[in-house]
Amino acid sequence: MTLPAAIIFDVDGTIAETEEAHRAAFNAAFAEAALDWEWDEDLYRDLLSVAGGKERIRHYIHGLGARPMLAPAAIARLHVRKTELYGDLIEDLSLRPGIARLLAEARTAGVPLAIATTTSLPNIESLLVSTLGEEAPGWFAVIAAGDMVPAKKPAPDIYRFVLDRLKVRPDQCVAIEDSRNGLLSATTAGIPTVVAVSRYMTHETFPEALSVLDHLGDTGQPCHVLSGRAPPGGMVDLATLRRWLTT
Ligand code: XBP
Ligand code: MG
Repeated sequence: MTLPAAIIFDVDGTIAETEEAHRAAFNAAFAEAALDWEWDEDLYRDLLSVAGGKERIRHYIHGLGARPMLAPAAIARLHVRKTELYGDLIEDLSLRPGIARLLAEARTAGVPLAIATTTSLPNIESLLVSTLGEEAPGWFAVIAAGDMVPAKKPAPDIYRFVLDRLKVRPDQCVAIEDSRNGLLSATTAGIPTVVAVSRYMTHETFPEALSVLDHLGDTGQPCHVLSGRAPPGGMVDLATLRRWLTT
């Protein structure tokens, strides 16, 4: 058996720094709905502890006391509009360092690729197409998203869903994540995880990770190790992942 048996990527913060586009889309949807809600960066950093857009709005109302109180159907409608607006905002986003390189290397080697994210399905397709091209969604054997499972990250459901579809052992795969919620979701499912910390997550800690890096590293752009194992040559590649799974 060739290791890793699969590489499972998170999306937001991992493939690209998407959260500013999400934040702008939430605020635009609020304004269109004549809500006087404005999520600034500090508030949004706190709100990101709740994974999933609908869940985040619900927490803003029921956890933080925002008013008016919206019924679940109104939250769902607001979130549908937020998703449409997000699709228009991501055109200029670029991939984080090392993502295109690692995807290409895995595809050449025939290592299965998958996605495990809390974001909504249309957002993944738009991001993959705008950053990697029309064919990119087809590179992934499984795309697990949003409401496909009952409980969002940090619950392990989304990673277990992927493992079940891929029919692989968790300890033979690697997950790539950017946040503590994502790390807990993957490691609770038994998957060794590399964390490439994203800009909104620099205050978090990741003791369960194989390696915590500023990014995955690329040619001419070596990564820096924040804790855990160091990839030789400043780049997380297949050989590095294989070594980390076996030694
Ligand atoms: C990050 C998230 C997402 C987005 C919002 O998830 O928490 O919920 O912020 O997306 P991940 P939606 O890093 O697991 O991709 O509004 O579509 O839910
Ligand atoms: Mg993420």
